Amino acid sequence: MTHKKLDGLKFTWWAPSNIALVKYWGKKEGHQLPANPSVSLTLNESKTRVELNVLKTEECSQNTPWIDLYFSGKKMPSFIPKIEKFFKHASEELPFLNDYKFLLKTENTFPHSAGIASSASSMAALALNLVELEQTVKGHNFSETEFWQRASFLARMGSGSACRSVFPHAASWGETDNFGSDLFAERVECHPIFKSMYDSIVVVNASEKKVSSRAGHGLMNDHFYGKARYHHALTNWHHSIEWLKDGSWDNLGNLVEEEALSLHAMMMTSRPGYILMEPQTITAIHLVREYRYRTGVPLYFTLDAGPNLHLLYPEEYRADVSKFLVDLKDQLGANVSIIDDKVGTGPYRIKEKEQL
Ligand code: 2P0
Repeated sequence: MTHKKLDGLKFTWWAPSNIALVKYWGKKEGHQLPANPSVSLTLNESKTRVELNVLKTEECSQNTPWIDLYFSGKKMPSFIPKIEKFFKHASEELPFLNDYKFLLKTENTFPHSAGIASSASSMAALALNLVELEQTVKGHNFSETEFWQRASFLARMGSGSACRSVFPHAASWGETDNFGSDLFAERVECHPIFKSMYDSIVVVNASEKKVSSRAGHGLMNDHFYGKARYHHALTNWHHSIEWLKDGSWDNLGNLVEEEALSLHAMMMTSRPGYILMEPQTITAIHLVREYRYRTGVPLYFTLDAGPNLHLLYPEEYRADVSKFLVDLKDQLGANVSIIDDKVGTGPYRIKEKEQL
């Protein structure tokens, strides 16, 4: 151990989840490299706090695990393998991780498996803590740009979509002919209409998914429509960057719905194929479109890899949409809940004196 001693250090970051407008679905060879570029909006309320404690060497026996984890105050061994896998990859970049043991304390502001990407928020928060540790080891701070890029790079190793969660408002990840990298995401310039956009998340089923995203990505290898999908996503990426900039929400909203259904079409037509949408998902899609056609309110849906809907709309329609959401809930049934979120400004650090 030749580096500065990290014993007893503690960092805490909150990081939000994000919702993809253009979807990442399928990987290139390598570790967590996207087969196509994606674009997302950063959420505000749906976020994860990760406190990273470097254990003091004298506190660790041989039996102390490399990673120990508490989620909402309870030991959560089922979360550890994914984090250990992440640390293993991250330690190729940050070899000092092998010299210590770590205790993580985490909590979400939203129910686990509510259709909100908790791997995105948790891996982003964890990555930010690791960048702080790296700065301590190196004995100097990264520049502002380097810091966020490094956090995004490390977050990607934990979960692809997490690399987009470290930026305010909107982010893009993936190499294109004129922008971006597969290794980390970047902030995307966007019109003010998107900075205050709402996302009401309609939770029709909060149970664990039948097919994990990791497995879903894998099924894109040798997918009959794989090449066409990646070409389609790249075209949509170009449009989305342009429309994010100029504020063309109707154009972008239609594209976002097309992306959501394309994602699920890929799942349905993979081998084996599978369906994550539920009857209530389809009912909600019809109701959203019928409402939009009838009223002109620019309310558009998107889907993550699950049955729950994200309903996106500009702030000025908040009152109208709130009334629609009450009706929607009535029609979908008592087991449906709605989580109100909006676009946010990205992660933040909790200073030592403010820690719980
Ligand atoms: C996305 N999703 O762009 C897409 C759309 C879900 C649907 O990225 O294997 O948890 O950890 O890189 O990021 C979910 O997959 O997968 C996802 P890994 P991840 O947000």
